[in-house]
Amino acid sequence: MSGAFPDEFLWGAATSAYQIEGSPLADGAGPSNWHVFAHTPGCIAGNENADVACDHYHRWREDIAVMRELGLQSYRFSLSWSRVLPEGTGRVNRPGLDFYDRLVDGLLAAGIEPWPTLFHWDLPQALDERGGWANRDCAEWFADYARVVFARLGDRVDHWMTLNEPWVVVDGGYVFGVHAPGKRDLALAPLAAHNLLRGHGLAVRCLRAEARGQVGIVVNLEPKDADSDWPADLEATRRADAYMNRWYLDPLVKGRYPDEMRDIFGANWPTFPADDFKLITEPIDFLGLNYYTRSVNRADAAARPVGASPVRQDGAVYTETGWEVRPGSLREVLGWIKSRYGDLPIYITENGAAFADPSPDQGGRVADRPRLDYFRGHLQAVRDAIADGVDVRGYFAWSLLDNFEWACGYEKTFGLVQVDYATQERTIKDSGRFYRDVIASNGLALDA
Ligand code: IFM
Repeated sequence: MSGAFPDEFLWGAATSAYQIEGSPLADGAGPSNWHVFAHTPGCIAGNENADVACDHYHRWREDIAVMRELGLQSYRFSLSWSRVLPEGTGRVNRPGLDFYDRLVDGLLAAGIEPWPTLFHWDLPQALDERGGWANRDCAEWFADYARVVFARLGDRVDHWMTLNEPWVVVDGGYVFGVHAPGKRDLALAPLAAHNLLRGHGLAVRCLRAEARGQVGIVVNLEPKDADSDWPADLEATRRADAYMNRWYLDPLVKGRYPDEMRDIFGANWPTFPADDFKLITEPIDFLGLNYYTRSVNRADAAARPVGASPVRQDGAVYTETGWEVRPGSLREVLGWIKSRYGDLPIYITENGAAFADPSPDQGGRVADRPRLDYFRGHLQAVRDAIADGVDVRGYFAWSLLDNFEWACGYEKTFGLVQVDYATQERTIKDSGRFYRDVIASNGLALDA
């Protein structure tokens, strides 16, 4: 399939608060659990933290200018909950909210649609100390925070996202302990997942009652293929698929968890109140899909809790994060969403790749060909999925800027724009120039 994208297709790029803003405690903000985690020795590669990151907190005007250079029509960012509510609940920190107010106004003045996400992993530390997402009350705390944000920005924002990748919050933060809050507790994980979903539902209700605009949730999906036709591999792959791809979408759309969750969590899987699913299935306007890779799986009883291990594929290209480059799986997963969950409008809210980049050459060029190829292949896959009849309405490249890649620190770079952390100089990479041409031609540049 070649040619242009639909006329109304939306082009953007994405970031998140803790990964780019820096100054996490400025102007009255409280610490987030990511701030505390990153300052705990041994949690982040090289013991790095996001105290400065891309200094976007001070350089947001310059970053909007870069967005304009790229021709972005929309910008997906997240708000830091603990900037807005330093203790997580109660007292509002006006300067924190003012920052996002200025950012939204700056984007609108530049002709760029703001697409905020309310929660992209950085929970106020004060709430973590009260049990975090494993505490049932966290859903209500989240809704109270959402209400404060809607009241301030709701007159200018048309599209909201509640949560980013709840699967990662739980898998990284409560199952494997490699993300904040660093827990490894199979009893807490199902509770945290459930309360994230309840928080999402409450925030949707709050938006419907008190604000305007469309709202969605962002999930990260990864097609799971089996390494062989052996029953054990097929079953392990089915569990891996339930764990990563259906754990959140099934309750959101079908109002129940996949049966496999009991096999995975055993006695740790609780029975949840039936009424909770009325809240969780609160209708949304769109689904945000973050797609990076697929995985091929084989049975591995030692790989708890799922009992499946990924198998590296000979001849495949892998990114610096060890993710197989496979655009065809993006087309496939888009078709799978449509067939399993119906015709939800979909935005690709993240897609991109970490590759080692060269420094700018004498002419200021950053020649990041592998990333450019990654974007070309995946955008072609999106176009194919649209031709298949999937209602994909927009695409946000991950990421606008190189940034703090969580437990990997700064070493893994995903940006369309390189950041020199010593000088904070921004340089648009070749992939960024390519993406600019794709946007300007509404996709025709993919075929050039
Ligand atoms: O950097 C992350 C982002 O915060 C969430 N989705 C995946 C990205 C790359 O790992």
